[in-house]
Amino acid sequence: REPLPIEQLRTAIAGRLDRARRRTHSLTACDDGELLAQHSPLMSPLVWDLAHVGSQEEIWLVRDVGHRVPLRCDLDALYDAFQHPRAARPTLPLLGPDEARRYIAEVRDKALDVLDSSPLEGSELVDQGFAFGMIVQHEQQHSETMLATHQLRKGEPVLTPEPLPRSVIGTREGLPSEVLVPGGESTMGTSIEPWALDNERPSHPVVLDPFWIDTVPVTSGDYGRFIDAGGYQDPRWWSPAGWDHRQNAGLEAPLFWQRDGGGWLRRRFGVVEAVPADEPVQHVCWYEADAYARWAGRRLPTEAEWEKAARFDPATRRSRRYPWGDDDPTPGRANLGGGALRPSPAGSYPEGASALGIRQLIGDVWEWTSSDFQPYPGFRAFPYSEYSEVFFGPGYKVLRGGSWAADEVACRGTFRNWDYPIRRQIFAGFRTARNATTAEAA
Ligand code: AVJ
Ligand code: FE
Repeated sequence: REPLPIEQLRTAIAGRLDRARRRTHSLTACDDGELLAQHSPLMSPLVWDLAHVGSQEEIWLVRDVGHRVPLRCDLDALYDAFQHPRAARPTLPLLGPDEARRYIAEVRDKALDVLDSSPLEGSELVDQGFAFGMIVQHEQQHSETMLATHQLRKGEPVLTPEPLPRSVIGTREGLPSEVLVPGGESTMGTSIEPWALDNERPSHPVVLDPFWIDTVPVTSGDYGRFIDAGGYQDPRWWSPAGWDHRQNAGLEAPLFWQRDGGGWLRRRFGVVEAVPADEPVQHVCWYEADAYARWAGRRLPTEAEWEKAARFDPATRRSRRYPWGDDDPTPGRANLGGGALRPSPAGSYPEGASALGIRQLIGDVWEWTSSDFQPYPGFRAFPYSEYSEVFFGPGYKVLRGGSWAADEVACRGTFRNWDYPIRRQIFAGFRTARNATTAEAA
């Protein structure tokens, strides 16, 4: 893809900064009490996220790119995620909601000034404008985190869903349950995507055996059958660590589900409703996803399999940017951006299907993979090792594809998310896979 002329690039970046900021404000447009409260020990108070996005923007755009005089060095430590675990953040001397809004507006003013005067040069490692792209993605990722906080919040609803266009809604009736992905070489990661983060780089070949993968994510109805079949009571389906966790944490069903006679209810952003059977299941941890897959006689896909399923075009043998091709997401291709407050029914988004016909790989729910979060061969930390490098290792599992709460700038065929295998507050579900037999692959 051709680089944009610099003025167009500046306008595009400014637009994306502005969109991220409007979302930040919309998710913090509630009473001061709601912003200051800690709704769960897993999460920061919303007022922490609010100022944290500004603090990171000051550090990376105002100081590092712009070499401007610092505004508030005294905030660096307060809003450094590594210095204070989420549970400890409410007791810090944080900026109040109005102070935080004023601070991030001042930072934004300076950052836009830097944008106007910066040559937006690239470097050996990244394309022009990368620092701005990183900050846009960072703010959008915190909006998704704030949505997870909102979902954990008790009390009356404060967020109003925007219904998805009817034209994108589909059903899995009539779709094959699984799709064969051919074996052979494909490309994983990227060296050319301008705003790809360090952990997505560099692009490298992988060689995979043929495998089958679910056409759509596992639904709440599917998952309910696992529960009804006694899946939570049978250690055969669980990994040893998963079974320990299932017992110690008393897991019985996805987070936010409660029994209602023979069925299930769930609380969604303050509204209690019946669990929709055709919706991709959300709020399951990796151990639950892994157990479900084993019960179903299947397994989770590896990260490399997921990426091949999402990007590989058998007609050209090339890996594309997104399942549908190289063009950016549109409202007709994927459920992104956070407005819907829910995933679309399994089988939706025919226009977003991959070359092989696999649906909903981008948007709707993050998808747990079987893989640990590890660097690609040739990885180089950028711009700091705390972005990804310190998380590499067996402790974190990779999630792919982005949820309905992810913004399109922070989601693509190569994008990697990671979390602990016990985490359930994120908007994560999964799909399953299995090895293809020699006869099937022929
Ligand atoms: C990539 C979603 C795991 O939220 O911890 C936010 C993103 N990094 N601020 C996280 C991030 C720094 C990160 N995840
Ligand atoms: Fe952050």
